[in-house]
Amino acid sequence: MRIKEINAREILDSRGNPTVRTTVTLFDSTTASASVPSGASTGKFEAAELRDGDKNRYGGKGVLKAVKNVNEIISPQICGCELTQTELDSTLKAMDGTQNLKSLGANAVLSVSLAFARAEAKSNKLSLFEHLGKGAKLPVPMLNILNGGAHAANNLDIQEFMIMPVGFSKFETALEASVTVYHTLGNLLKSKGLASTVGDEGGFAPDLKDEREAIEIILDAIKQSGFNCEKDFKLALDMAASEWKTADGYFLPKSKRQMSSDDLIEYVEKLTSDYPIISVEDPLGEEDYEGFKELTRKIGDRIQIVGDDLFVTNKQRLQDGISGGYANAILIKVNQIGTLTDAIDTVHTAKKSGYKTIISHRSGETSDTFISDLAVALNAGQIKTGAPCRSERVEKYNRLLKIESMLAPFSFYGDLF
Ligand code: 2PG
Ligand code: MG
Repeated sequence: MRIKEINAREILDSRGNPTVRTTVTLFDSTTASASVPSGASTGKFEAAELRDGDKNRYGGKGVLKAVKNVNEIISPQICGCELTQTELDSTLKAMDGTQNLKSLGANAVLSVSLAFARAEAKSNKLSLFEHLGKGAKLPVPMLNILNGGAHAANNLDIQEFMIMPVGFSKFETALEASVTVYHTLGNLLKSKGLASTVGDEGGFAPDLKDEREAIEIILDAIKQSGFNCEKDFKLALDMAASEWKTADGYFLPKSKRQMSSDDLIEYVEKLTSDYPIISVEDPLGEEDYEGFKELTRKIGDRIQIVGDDLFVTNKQRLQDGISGGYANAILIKVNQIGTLTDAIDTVHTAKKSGYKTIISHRSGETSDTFISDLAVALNAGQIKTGAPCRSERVEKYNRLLKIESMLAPFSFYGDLF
């Protein structure tokens, strides 16, 4: 496809922080845009998001430099060129010249990469998911219905308490059941005099005694909604433990608990044997390779151990994990790696090694629904995109509903676990 114009702008994300939105126009006049998300609990090895650092604008979080890099560096060099997605992405990486895209900014690069994919799909008169891959199955959603950690101002150290509707034959009914549980949970919290305000990803964010109370109240909500906690729903956690790392172990800042790597392993073992938890993300710090290895050895045969900060969607880090036995699943966030081609490549590498894959949003999002199409296109199996609340999360679920209506019946991964 020949690119005619590339235009970036600064817009706001769901936290009111600036981010990049880029529009690509092709020579056949097709035009399409994409917006870039942004994390709060970011991994040390992620591609670099370029922020202006000018404290007089958005507390230093402006992205005018990244926008300028698109409009004044990327655009003049790319416009007029006839490129495939792979060629575009490798050209963008070569133009940047650094390992982590810190020169142009991963936010600048990714916005062009995603907008181009959308423009190509449109120009070929294909839906984005049809254009991105051969997949045709709707992912099981991981709905983060109770928020903690860096995503909420409450007293829970664990970042995400998620429900997974695993016992349904359609995405639509799985989503409907999940929404019922979400609303029941809200009412339960209210009836106990607890806060039903929400965190960054739309999950409720009450102060509770501890994580066990959080899990138990979710299990109550599932039961009160008329569902079974084994057959219909399973639970998943994102501990985001890199946030707790100290020089000599872990410190959980809200409950003020000091833990060693071994303590955390024991704690996760206990939680996953006491409750119907099927998946645990980042149970240890991003460089605690031995800890990951030990936990996977102990419970990896029955629990999905997901590397997020551990792998940062980076193929090399994933390959190290595969050979070292660090985990058995990977979270995929396109902005952790900066180009669509690299993110897809990492998914293929994971699948080839029998790793489960989860396409994920960031805690700072926009209304862009690219990841919904990506999850279907790659037959990822799972998607993590928050609670069924806050438009930037709900839009992704709505897009999946639309895609399901376009596909043949029985195209939902209801039997993944
Ligand atoms: C995570 C994500 C998304 P953030 O840790 O998995 O839920 O959070 O975008 O803040 O890194
Ligand atoms: Mg995570």
